[in-house]
Amino acid sequence: MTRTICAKTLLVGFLYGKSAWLLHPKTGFESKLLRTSEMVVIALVAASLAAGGVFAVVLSPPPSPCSGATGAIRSFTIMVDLTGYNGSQSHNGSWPVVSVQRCDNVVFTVINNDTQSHGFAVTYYSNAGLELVGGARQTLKFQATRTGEFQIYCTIKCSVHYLMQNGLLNVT
Ligand SMILES: [Cu+2]
Repeated sequence: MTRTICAKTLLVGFLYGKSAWLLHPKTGFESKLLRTSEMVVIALVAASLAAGGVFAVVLSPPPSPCSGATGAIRSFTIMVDLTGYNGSQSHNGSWPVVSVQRCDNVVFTVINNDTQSHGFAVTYYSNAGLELVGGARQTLKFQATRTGEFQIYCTIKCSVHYLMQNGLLNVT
């Protein structure tokens, strides 16, 4: 019996509390609602910031595999004339062939001994490459961050273009 009364008292108390809120919407109820919506906004902002952080991590490029590594400087001279790159006309297969270690700093010094323009490009590392007018001398520098075989080729349609399509850079 005592238990029943207690339960009834609690129920009445609960209902009274509820109706009190509903009867006075501009006091306790609304302020409670506002606080709740503020909490929701804060939670959404926090969530979007966290999501933004995740996206930033996903979208930013991975750190260079050579970051912190000081590779050796590897310099090569390429003479360009009517015999191709370093006389590639008289070589079967790839020529010139250049081999470096990954993370080496590669420096090509390209000298155009011809009167017409020639290009000098390296797949992946410098697809645009150099453009050298007759008599010009330019350097192409990059760090060999990726291993593999990369074509060295001319990008300018010249009279000996076919002699300048088969250079090779090996990065191991
Ligand atoms: Cu060419």
